[in-house]
Amino acid sequence: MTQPDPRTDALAAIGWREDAAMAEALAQHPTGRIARVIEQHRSGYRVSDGSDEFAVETPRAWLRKEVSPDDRPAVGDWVLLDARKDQIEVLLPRHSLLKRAAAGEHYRSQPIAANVDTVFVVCGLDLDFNPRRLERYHLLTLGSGARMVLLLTKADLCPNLDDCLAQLEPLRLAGVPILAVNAKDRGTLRPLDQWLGPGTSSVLVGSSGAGKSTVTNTLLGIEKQRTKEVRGHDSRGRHTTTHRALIRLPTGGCLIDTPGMRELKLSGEEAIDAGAFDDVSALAEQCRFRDCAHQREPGCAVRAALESGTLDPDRFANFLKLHGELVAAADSLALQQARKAEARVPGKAQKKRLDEKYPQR
Ligand SMILES: Nc1nc2c(ncn2[C@@H]2O[C@H](COP(=O)(O)OP(=O)(O)OP(=O)(O)O)[C@@H](O)[C@H]2O)c(=O)[nH]1
Ligand SMILES: [Mg+2]
Ligand SMILES: [Zn+2]
Repeated sequence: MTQPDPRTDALAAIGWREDAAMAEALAQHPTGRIARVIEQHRSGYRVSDGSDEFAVETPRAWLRKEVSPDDRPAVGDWVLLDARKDQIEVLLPRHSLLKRAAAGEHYRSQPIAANVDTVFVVCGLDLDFNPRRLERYHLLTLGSGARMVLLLTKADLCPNLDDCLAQLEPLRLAGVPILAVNAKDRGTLRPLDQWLGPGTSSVLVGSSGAGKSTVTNTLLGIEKQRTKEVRGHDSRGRHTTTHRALIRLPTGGCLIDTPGMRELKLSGEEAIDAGAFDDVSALAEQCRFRDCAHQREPGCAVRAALESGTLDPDRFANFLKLHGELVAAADSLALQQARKAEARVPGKAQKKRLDEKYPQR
């Protein structure tokens, strides 16, 4: 049994939990000062060491294009600082990382939150409600190492809650806890407490206007985060929260509030068979032909389920869409990695260019 590192004494209140990988990393850096990233701005980071909160810089080398965004600190990360506590020197090992691909043509990972146990996907029961988007969140979360809990807000404004819940039955059957709440009412948020106890870390994600900051404020008991009404005609929010921030809750846990996300692009590292569509995979296994494309093949269990109404055609269409996106993203990632590997061998990339220009006969 190894002794706990005395540097970690003050960190319990900001969610510290040590595993073997972390203990090993700490042993390698016996003098670094431990802190947690609590805010991420365009200009830099704020961290907490358990007693103080302050701004720090990252080494310039980490900002280079070749450094993967996954290797830079995200909110929730544990880092080691230099002796003067003004620069991050080491990124400590993570037990989870929620990420998506950044908007744009090229696949570039964009970490959202690190070291969280629970991802609360927040969705309004107004015009924000969209089961297909929630399936996408589910796929993304399954690869993160954290559990997903679905938080349906604005239940107080929803005239057809049962109908909405019925559309989410496959998600519930896949093991996602689903709660319908009024984000302004602490009583309806009470079931969340089971995931918000001391030592836990969670993140709120969802569209702008879904109610993430309202949930944060209600859990805190004060209006710390700014909130703003949504547009009447389409329930869209106004991107009120502008940076990710980790907040300590009275329940003892840490909660990360994030800006609303417009687009949820898959990173290419998710797995379509990781559990988000087990109902579809189970049906496909019953098809007569192993390579059934679920088009016109005889004995197709997927088509039978679609025709009998046990499989929602919109869910199946979304499965095909996400599967296609994943294949494209994974291809693009593989190509990028191959290019990087090529660039690391001096002369090889140049030789390839010459070979292309002057093909040998
Ligand atoms: N009636 C009702 N209003 C809610 C509920 N949840 C959120 N709202 C309202 O919805 C609006 C948007 O809420 P915010 O908390 O600002 O949304 P957000 O998800 O933080 O949005 P961004 O910061 O832009 O990403 C506010 O006017 C809230 O008061 C709810 O459960 N019931
Ligand atoms: Mg907000
Ligand atoms: Zn089939």
